[in-house]
Amino acid sequence: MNSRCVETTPFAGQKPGTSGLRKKVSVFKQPNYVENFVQSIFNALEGYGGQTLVVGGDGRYFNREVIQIILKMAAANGFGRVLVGQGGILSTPAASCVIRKHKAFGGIVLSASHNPGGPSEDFGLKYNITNGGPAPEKVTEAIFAHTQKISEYRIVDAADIDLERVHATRLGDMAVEVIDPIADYAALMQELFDFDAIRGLLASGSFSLCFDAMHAVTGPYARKILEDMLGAAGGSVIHGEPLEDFGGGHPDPNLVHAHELVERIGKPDGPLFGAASDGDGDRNMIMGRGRFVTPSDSLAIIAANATAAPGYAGGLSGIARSMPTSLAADRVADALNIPCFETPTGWKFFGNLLDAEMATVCGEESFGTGSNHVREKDGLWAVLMWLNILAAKKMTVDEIVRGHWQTYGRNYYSRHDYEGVDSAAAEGLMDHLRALTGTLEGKSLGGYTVAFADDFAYTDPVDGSVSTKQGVRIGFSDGSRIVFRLSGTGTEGATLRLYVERYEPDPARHDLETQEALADLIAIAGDTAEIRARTGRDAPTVIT
Ligand code: VG1
Ligand code: CO
Repeated sequence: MNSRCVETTPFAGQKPGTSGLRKKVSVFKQPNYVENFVQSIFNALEGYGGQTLVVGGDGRYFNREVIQIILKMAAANGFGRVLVGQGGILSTPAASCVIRKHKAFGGIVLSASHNPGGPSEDFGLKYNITNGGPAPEKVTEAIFAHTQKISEYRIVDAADIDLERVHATRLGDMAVEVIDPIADYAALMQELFDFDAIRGLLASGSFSLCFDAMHAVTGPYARKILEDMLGAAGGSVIHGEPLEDFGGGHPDPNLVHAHELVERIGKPDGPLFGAASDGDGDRNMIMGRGRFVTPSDSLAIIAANATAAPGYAGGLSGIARSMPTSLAADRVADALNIPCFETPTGWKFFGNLLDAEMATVCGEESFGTGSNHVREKDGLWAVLMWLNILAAKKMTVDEIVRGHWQTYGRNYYSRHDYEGVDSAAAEGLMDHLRALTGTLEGKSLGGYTVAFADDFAYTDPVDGSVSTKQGVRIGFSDGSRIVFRLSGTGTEGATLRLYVERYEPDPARHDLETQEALADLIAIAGDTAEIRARTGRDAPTVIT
């Protein structure tokens, strides 16, 4: 089989963000754009000759074509074997699971996650390391450096691999195995959770669930696990057919985008439990009748009740949360007498803590929860954990949430996103805030006293690597916080994220409407950051 070196020149801007390289499909479709990035990944790695690479994606538009390119380039670059999901499909947590289980050298995940898909929408590529997790910054920086000086890539001349059926074949010297994308992941879930108890709950007749797969990758996983293995009624999984454009929707599991689920659960005879997942299956939204569970609360509640699941019966070694995630998890960690780590945004920062067994459960306010079972956040895992907890406690979602607040107090929490803001204006706003941080401590803002203000920096406790400029935090003396950062996953302009939280210990005050409970702090944030003047926006684009 002929292996060729093809001359190429660098593209500007192939810099991985919070979670891999994300661009418009039209950008990825430029001749050599994919090839340059894939070769740069390989160029940044050492010692993969003869080793196994895992490849799969969320099934969005352009997935299949890019998989064929990766397979041919992996063969030309000397990988020994590639495991690729049937149909080119692997959810992000399933890819992590397969990398770990089959002791692969690493994996390439094709996804732009919660970003819309289709010819005029987004595509993405991400490299995961041997532990199954997203490459840490030192690897993504090395990849970026290679993209800036690349002069050639290697590829074999060969016919496309048939991805539609499970089988083994070869591409030159490299073995290719088209694998069932669900089997390994489903087996792992069965090890972690009490499937008998969940089956009992689902069969009880008084319980019902609705899982919104949002026409994204989790449809087949949810049907297999929830309906086939656990006996949820047929049709419990809605929008279960993965579509290349996610049915024109925005595969982001929140109250805005998962509106059909929200409507169903709002009906008097609607399901008792609702959940949704995103484009690549790593996010989750949890709802009960009359109750939306914020991701930050979900993390805290999972941590407090994880021992209900057999895989966590021995307890947790620690909890980790991203910096903007609410402090609800910290209160649980205190009560359990275990550490709570605060990391920058992005799952890659949890990998070392999980590998070192310093943390067992991790979460982000952006609808991400997971544990040491893989090295990615995991949407279905969170759903199964909730079902396991519901089965064990024999309580409703609302009762569990309220009980949790009774014990720990409530962290009112909300995120306001200003999408598509002019990039220079957004950078200017952040510079303005950074300049302010040194001057705010002890000052009063709208009646709240500033306890601290800084630009968050993180030193990894395992390898000592330092990440700076991770977001501006302003903490108040009553435990309230406002946080500002710019998104690292968008593909158009800048997205400003404002995160607001307020702690309320008094159970008599746990029933306020969230935006009302946070109104003072939202106003302080707007004034301090000069959001209106600097962005020209009167209101956020999305509130979660
Ligand atoms: C967002 C979230 C972050 C998450 C990331 C990837 O990043 O805020 O918490 O890890 O998306 O999620 P940013 O930089 O846009 O705020 V997903 O489901 O891509 O894998
Ligand atoms: Co995702």
